[in-house]
Amino acid sequence: MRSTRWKAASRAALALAGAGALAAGMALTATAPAAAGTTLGASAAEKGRYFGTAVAGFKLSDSAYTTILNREFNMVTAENEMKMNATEPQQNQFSYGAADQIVNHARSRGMSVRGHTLAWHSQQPGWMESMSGSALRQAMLNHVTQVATHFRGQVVAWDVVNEAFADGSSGGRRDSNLQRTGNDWIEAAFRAARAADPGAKLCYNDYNTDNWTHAKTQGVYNMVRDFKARGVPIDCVGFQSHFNNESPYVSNYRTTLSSFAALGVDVQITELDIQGASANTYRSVVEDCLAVARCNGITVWGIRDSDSWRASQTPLLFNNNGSKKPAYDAVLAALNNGTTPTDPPTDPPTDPPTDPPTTPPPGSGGCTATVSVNQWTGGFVATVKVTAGSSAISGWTIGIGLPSGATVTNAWNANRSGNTGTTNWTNVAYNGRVGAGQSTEYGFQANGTAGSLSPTCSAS
Ligand code: 9MR
Repeated sequence: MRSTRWKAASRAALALAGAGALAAGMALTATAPAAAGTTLGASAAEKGRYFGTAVAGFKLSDSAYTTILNREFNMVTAENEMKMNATEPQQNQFSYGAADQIVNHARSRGMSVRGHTLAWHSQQPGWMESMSGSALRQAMLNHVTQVATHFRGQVVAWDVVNEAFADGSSGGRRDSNLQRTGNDWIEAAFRAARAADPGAKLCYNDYNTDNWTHAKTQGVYNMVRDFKARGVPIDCVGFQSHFNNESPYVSNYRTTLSSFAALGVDVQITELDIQGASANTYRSVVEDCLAVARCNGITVWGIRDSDSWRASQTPLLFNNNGSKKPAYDAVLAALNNGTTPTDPPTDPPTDPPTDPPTTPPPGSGGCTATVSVNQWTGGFVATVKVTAGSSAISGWTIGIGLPSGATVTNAWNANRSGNTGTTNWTNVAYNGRVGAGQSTEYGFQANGTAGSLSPTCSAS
């Protein structure tokens, strides 16, 4: 289902793109030559992609701004309004007005929305900045769950975690209060986001990850590879692509995009701007994206140069008067010249590789289960850890009695029978085999209050 959402978004944009939209829409699925689009969004849609921009909510009253926004783009990212400090200014008091305004503006005009961002070391509300340890971990997961739930069905993709890797040569994680809660904070955030909005693509997003040879790029690549191998729910990687003299565009960018795509994730260019707005460099970036079937969209970080966080670098496609710059023409031409991908994006198999067949006879050794709960008012996420005893097991069944009023709404990495009272859970194809003393995890989301849960485990 998830792979079709991008096409649906492209088609929706095409449907609003005016004359010729129907004919152009057919080019998404056929090899017929596409008509040249006259706007960034329509041209990208003809190639099965989107073309987006960051939007600042307070500018929606500027008609020069909205004229370009509404004409050119079919994807919108809130520049600041969905960040943690904007959406949860006081703990457990959520504030969605500014973000909702952007979402409504976009969706009522047939544009899609990228969510940015659920968990980040920066732009945290004050109450969160001073937190640490398990209290911070729980607060972060609650934030992810609440915000992703609020926007469920309205955003096609989330930057679940933003900028978690360090600059420089280490290739490791950036130090932050979130990182200090444990290295698994990123995967915990992804799992909570999947539970809250199973229909959204879940992305990791970062900057200075464009150059394939950089340690930071390799660090993120290794994390994504590991997530895919272990079944952590990640669908996409966002490359911010803020190019400037210190961090220039390099020709191995296409290698970066295609290498990540080969891991089985979509790739997206999420915050593009280029110091000086070289038409050639913008053209190269578009061509690189079009060359990678799973590069499904480009977002520029603002509309006019004056809208840019780096306005003095004049890095965008429109000048301060709203006129198209040479870079705009280069981007539009590259979109129109590009070929329709012959290998349309498909969801990769999500099952990680199964263990080698070294499992001993069934039933030898048993298992145990423990459960950890992330409770908020009215609901919770339970993560169940299944641990094999002194021998490997080839399958498991977990029983969990839920208190009255608790109802399971969603689950991952296990088969379920029952959603109230006594619930039984069995392994899925890829996580039944657990080595002696080793563990696997599954989870579920429920309405109500968990209380104390006492899982039983039987092995097969
Ligand atoms: O463009 C955003 C600017 O208005 C904010 O002041 C700034 C605060 O951190 O964030 C800018 O957007 C950033 C984005 O959220 C993440 N990647 C880097 C972007 C530019 O700083």
